[in-house]
Amino acid sequence: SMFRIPIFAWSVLATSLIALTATQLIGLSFQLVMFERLFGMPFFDATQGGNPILFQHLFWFYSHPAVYVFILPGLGIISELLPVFVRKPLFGYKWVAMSSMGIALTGFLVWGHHMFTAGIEEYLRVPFMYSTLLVAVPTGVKFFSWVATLWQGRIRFPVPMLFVLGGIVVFLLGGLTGPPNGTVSTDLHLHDTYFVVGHFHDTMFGGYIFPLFAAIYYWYPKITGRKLNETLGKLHFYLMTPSFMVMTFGQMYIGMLGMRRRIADYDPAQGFDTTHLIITIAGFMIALSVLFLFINLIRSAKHGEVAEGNIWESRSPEWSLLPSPAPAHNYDQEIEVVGEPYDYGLAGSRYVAPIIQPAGDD
Ligand SMILES: [Cu+2]
Repeated sequence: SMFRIPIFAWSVLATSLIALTATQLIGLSFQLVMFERLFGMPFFDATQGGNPILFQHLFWFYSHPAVYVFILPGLGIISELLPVFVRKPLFGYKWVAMSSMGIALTGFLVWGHHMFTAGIEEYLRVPFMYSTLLVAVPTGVKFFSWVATLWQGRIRFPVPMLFVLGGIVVFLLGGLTGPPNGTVSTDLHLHDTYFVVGHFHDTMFGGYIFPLFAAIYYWYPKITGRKLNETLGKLHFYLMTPSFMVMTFGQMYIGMLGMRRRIADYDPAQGFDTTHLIITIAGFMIALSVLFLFINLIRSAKHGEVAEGNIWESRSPEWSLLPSPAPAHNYDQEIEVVGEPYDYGLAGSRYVAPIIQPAGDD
């Protein structure tokens, strides 16, 4: 049944709905720009009767959901890996599945929060503020699920789990710094400042980059048959995470003091120089930490510890039924779902099993 598929698959389903719908709008707006530039049809040129705000509407109707195209699969990876390393069922599977659909849906109702200062009609601001704050509901469902899953678990801390936990914390920071941008009164001050830059980095790293790294460390052995080096992985994590915190806190700090974004230089009299220098150093430290990952990816392909069997003791089919690396045609026998996907700790229960063919029946 649909409520027994891996939770990651639900997040990909929600993502696909966005990709199939919202993405058309950015294609359409590019076409309109093309018609304007090449064929003299002034959709957006105010001097010829067009409306430049229309482009912002089209752009953000796509570009807010586009953020969810990144983070929904990332949040799905968090929900997918967490039970494996906590050795407990994922709390509230159906709610988590529905929250992905809920986030995808509400993502279509909020684009105006990017345009509070763009000169849209004033009566449009408050509805967009409320719809924006509504996003916190399905996202909050995910957080409650993660916390309840962690609660009283027998938690293990290999590198993928470090990135899962890092992702949860950083995404929480991204979530908490969102409402000030979505609320009209505070956004009028924060709009187009480095506060938004810091908030968005938290959202993208917590919802996408940390889970992506978790997934790489988790599934690399399934692809190559060899594990990534744990020490290099920990170096990557423990260098990247504090650097990242310093970087985004610095961005939000000077943003609140009035540092504008999207400008090449700024007045030294504003006193942001030192913080900017720290932000830049932290940014390069993140790049350095990712270098450890690339070294690890290349080195471990040849010299990594051989990954034999179900190294994470996962219930999912690719780990419980297949050797690593996965054979060319994956499963040589049909498999069927015989239990719940995340019943970790329930003795004798299985999620998937090969279908046993009756003897002599071809
Ligand atoms: Cu948005």
